[in-house]
Amino acid sequence: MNHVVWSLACFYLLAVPFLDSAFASEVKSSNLGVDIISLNGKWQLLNSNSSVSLSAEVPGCVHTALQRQGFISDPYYRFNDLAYRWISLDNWTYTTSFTVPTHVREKGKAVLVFEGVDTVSTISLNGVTIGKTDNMFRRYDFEVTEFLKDEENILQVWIMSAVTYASQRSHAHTEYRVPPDCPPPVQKGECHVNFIRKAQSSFSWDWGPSFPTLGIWKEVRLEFFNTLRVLSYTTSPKYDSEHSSWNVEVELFIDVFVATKGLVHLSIPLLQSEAEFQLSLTPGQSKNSFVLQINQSVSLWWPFGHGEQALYDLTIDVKLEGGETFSAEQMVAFRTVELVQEPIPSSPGLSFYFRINGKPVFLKGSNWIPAHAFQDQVTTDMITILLRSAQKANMNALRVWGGGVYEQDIFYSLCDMYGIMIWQDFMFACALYPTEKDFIQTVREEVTQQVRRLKSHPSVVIWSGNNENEAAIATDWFNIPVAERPLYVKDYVNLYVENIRDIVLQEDSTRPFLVSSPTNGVESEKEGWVAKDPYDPHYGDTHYYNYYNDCWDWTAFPRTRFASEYGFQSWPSFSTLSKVSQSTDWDFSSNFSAHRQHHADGNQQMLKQAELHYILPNSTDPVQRYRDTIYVTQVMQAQCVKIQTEFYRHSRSEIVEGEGHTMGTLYWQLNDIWQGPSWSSVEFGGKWKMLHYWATDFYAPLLSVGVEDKGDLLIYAISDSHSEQHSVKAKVKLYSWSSFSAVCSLESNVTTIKAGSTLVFQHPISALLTQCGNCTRRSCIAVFHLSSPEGQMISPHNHIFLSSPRYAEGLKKPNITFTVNGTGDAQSFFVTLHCTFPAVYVWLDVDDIPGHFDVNGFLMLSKKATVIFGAWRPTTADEITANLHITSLRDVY
Ligand code: BMA
Repeated sequence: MNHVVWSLACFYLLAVPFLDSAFASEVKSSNLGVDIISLNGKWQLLNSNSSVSLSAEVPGCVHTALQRQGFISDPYYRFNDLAYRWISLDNWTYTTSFTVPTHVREKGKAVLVFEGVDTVSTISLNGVTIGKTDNMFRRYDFEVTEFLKDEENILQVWIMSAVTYASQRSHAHTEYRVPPDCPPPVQKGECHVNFIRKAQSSFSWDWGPSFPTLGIWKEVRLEFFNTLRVLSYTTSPKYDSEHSSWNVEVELFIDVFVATKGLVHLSIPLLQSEAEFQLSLTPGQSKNSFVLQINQSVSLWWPFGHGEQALYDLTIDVKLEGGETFSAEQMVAFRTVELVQEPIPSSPGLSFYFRINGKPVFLKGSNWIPAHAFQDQVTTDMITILLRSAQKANMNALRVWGGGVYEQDIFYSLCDMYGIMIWQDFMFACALYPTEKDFIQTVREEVTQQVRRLKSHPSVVIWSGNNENEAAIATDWFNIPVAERPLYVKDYVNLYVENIRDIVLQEDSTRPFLVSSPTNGVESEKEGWVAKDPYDPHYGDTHYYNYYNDCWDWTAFPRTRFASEYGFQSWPSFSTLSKVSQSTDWDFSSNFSAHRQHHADGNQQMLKQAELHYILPNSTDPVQRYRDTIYVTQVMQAQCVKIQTEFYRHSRSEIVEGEGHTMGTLYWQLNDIWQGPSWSSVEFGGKWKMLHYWATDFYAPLLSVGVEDKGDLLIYAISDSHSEQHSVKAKVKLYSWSSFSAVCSLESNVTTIKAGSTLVFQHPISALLTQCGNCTRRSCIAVFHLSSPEGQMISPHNHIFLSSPRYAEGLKKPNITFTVNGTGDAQSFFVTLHCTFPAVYVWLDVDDIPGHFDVNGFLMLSKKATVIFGAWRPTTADEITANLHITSLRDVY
């Protein structure tokens, strides 16, 4: 055993090293005289009848341990989610042992800290029960001073099956039912997840498997101290409009063993701001607040696309009268956020938009779900790839959806750096919830901890109580008899308003709180927190899904104030699927294809929607047909989400029959939890679907959008920028499917546009076609972009079909060939394409070579085009050549 005593400047900022041996007890002596022994590393793991025994990493979970030790294969492979159900139905015990050097054990107080246990556990030390857990979203601190021994200590964490626990809790709730009981059978999931404070999607979702994990999913450590320890700290910049100046409120949460006094010194060197405060502490846990005045002008933090993300270092130094010191550094950013809900002229209802630093900002983004069913396997790299991908697609916002987890710290730190605004749900989704005392109590602790953990991040711009639970009551998802409804509304108000909202308002005055999504916001509040119609487009945000309607028909979309969810499914690429399937699965009607689909009728919905506009693949080679079908679902998804998003972006400045002023689009969903069909634009593993490529265009800061309205072609110029005005003209060309040269060209007058959308071009399509001579709706396509008055292109190319491509006349197989050439950089390559006829939705897929193209899924209206592939690891032109598949719409039939 190796006892190393380290002296660290600030233990809170350093990663705790991994231990190899269960018996190693390394002590870190940080400042304030707190000694820390990390209990991360290898533990022993045992199932309930001791038939399975193995070693397991902490942090980790049972599934990960079983897989790493070879007891099971990849849980995502084929039907393994069903085959491995036994794991979650069993109870498991984690055991470790450690020693504590005498001089450390002799300290006045010892606390065992679990940063996260998944979920229901009983913890014992040397045979004595020292605590229980029931909430994976909480940190638990147990005092263990009395229970430690000089010799070897045995720590055991008995974890109960989450499925059994949820079922028991639900059966114990006898007065009335708390629906839903079980997920729909197509999800192949477990029941009563609403009775356990655990990722709600872990019992299955309509895009994900049922893996009700068990484990110790975050760090474990012992803390020893004589005087006190710092539990956590927060920093909240606040703007004082009366004095037109900023200050930063710093909170220190301290656990005091022995009364003491000291000094707290705060400083932001870059702003030459500092101050010193007296600290007087009595035993117990306390919150200590200090306000640092900033006497200089600051650079503001802006969402991506609106300015810099200025971040400052704030230093916290604590010096106690006994000489012990503590210091920490925390990032601070200055920005204000308001959620504006006020009357709009000539429209019933209220606005709903975010004002950041006094400017209205249109939120462009998507919804975030857990990046893995086994959260211990989520790496910083995975999060970075996803967030970078979001930013590369010109997103400035993500909603951390309420059926998953509060994300890890690095997620929010990266969002701070990238300028991605976070709409943060609390973790409740698509269900009603119990309100027994212990449930409310554990939720209160969860909410308090999470708000304190996350509130220092400028990226978090709003808290939201739950996902779709107001709508679930209002539109009666669970067939609740009218007479019983008040009971459920009362529980709803109790949980989200009287508890969660109450805590958030106490803990954080720097960002708005919304009770649900979708909601009518202040109108819902007026109606007793459950509005008659939470989907009312005149108020708040909406979620809208319609798979059966033709998605090209924009008149069906609600012209909402804020679209926080909408979307369409697609299948991930063949290379992603082939990792979890075998050749007998590669057919759209295979058992595997049905098994992987967790949304009722999902596979049929995709094909039906696709078939409205595209001819479905008919290759006689089954694998080719499978690949082509995947492609067509991605085409359909990209086109549908494009049309809907563009509709919302141009609705920004419009009020049509009282609806409009749309100020946000968060499509469902950014990422995936496994390799299966879903609404995501990025596959599990990070590969971009066609939708993600298209998002870079439909989320461009300056954009032209084409719409057909009553026979006219309308082109809108859309700008996000409130600082710049642009003089633009729309340049429109018609191309025929049978030739590479434009049939005719038109351009609009020069118009000056500012933030919002402006109609810059209007022309009857029939006149356009006549004018162009050789064109019909079926033989031509309109392409357009914005240019400066001098003719310089200033927005991405866009296009509008004048009839469905399935009826396109003259569209021939394009015979695309390619060559790959290096750029001199092993991570960047030119791919040059040649075609013999114009091609639609040209799609390049390099299977497993990680990276993405600069454009993809594009129209090829010239004989030659060059795109760039940016690899995420070194590769070669040969490797790309060997793996590149090129498909266009005309190639699949
Ligand atoms: C919304 C979400 C999720 C779901 C998605 C697709 O309702 O909140 O619950 O995955 O739709 O059905």
